[in-house]
Amino acid sequence: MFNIIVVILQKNSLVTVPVIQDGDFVLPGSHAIIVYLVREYGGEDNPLYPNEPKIQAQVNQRLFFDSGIFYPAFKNQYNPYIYHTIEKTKETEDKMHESLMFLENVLKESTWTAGDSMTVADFSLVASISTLQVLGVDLEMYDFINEWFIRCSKIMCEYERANQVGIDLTRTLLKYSREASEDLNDIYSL
Ligand SMILES: N[C@@H](CCC(=O)N[C@@H](CS)C(=O)NCC(=O)O)C(=O)O
Repeated sequence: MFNIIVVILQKNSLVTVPVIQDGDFVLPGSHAIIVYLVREYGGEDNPLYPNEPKIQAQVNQRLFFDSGIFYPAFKNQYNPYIYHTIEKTKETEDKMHESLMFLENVLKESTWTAGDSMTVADFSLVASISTLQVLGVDLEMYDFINEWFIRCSKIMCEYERANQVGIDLTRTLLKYSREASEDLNDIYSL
């Protein structure tokens, strides 16, 4: 545990999680990490991150979408809510739904987010989408996202352990942080 904290704070200039250490090599950033793991340990031409330039470019596009568009939209909307119990705004909510609509349109055209087979882009995006569910975002209107989400949770190896356990923990943490902030509000309003 101590070692993990040392890696996060001392060797990782971004000071964010996730971060991995593979020998002397330290790498933060979930998107870079999954690509590295497949390239380093996944064999010659792993379908999770295919060599074919056009398919690989599509996988990259979805990863950059997750990292550069979806995650900032999610963070703007939810970090104030999670950490400071500041209520969500319509403007930031609309931005998030704009990016969900992009994903919905992608999934109208293909079974997986970057074509007809599962890739690292699906692993990345399913982590983002499942977190939204915990936060109570209404995903009802996104038929294709919902179907894909169920497919991911059934087909992805170790989905339960790798994602669901953390999701359930987040749900519990959120519940307690909301209750604690309500208690504080009560105390301050006395
Ligand atoms: N795009 C990065 C985002 C990493 C990120 O923002 N991680 C958050 C936790 S979910 C964090 O470490 N925050 C600490 C901070 O920003 O100080 C990734 O996917 O790895």
